[in-house]
Amino acid sequence: MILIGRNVSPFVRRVAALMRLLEIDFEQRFLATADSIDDIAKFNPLGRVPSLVLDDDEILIDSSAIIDYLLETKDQDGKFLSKTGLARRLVLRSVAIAHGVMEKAVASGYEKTRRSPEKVSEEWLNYLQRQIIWGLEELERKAEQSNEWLHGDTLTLADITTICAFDYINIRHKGLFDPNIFPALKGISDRGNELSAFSDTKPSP
Ligand SMILES: N[C@@H](CCC(=O)N[C@@H](CS)C(=O)NCC(=O)O)C(=O)O
Repeated sequence: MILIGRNVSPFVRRVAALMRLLEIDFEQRFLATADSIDDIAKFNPLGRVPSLVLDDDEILIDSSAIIDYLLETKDQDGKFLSKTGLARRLVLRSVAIAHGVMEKAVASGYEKTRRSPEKVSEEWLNYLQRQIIWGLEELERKAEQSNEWLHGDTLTLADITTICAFDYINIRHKGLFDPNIFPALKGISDRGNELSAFSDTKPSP
């Protein structure tokens, strides 16, 4: 399989981390949307990452659809996401919040880097940043109530997505907040980054 995109994208990194945790052999093409849009568009007509090229050349796009495939085919016991029931719904709720935090953080990055300075809306940026903080506050409450990981003592897709969102903001949006104001999330990120699935995919500052 070939994963398209760089791990600086939190969406790409959550796929890369899950593939490592599932012990899947894969190649990664580190293409950046900023300078390789034509190459990226060969895999996704919208010119977005991640895409995953399967061994029979089928191409999957969007991290959620890729993860759905990986879990269906390689996580039959539901280790990272229960197959049914309340446990599944609760993990998916945390995943949706962490994925939303990623979307808002990426959007705020684009507002600052892809628009001419006089068109940047401080009001819109503040709104996006408030949404990021609301999402992290909710995940922090969840982490405080739980044991080692967000949903008990085993790492799930909720932790994978949260670690990638939290690290992305700390690396690419330094100064948005002091990570120590989210001690429980920082603990989960630190614990996750002791695993090679996260340390090997962590983008450099
Ligand atoms: N919903 C998508 C979001 C992917 C996404 O926004 N990727 C960014 C990179 S971090 C991208 O490709 N941006 C280029 C664009 O949207 O034009 C997913 O979960 O995979």
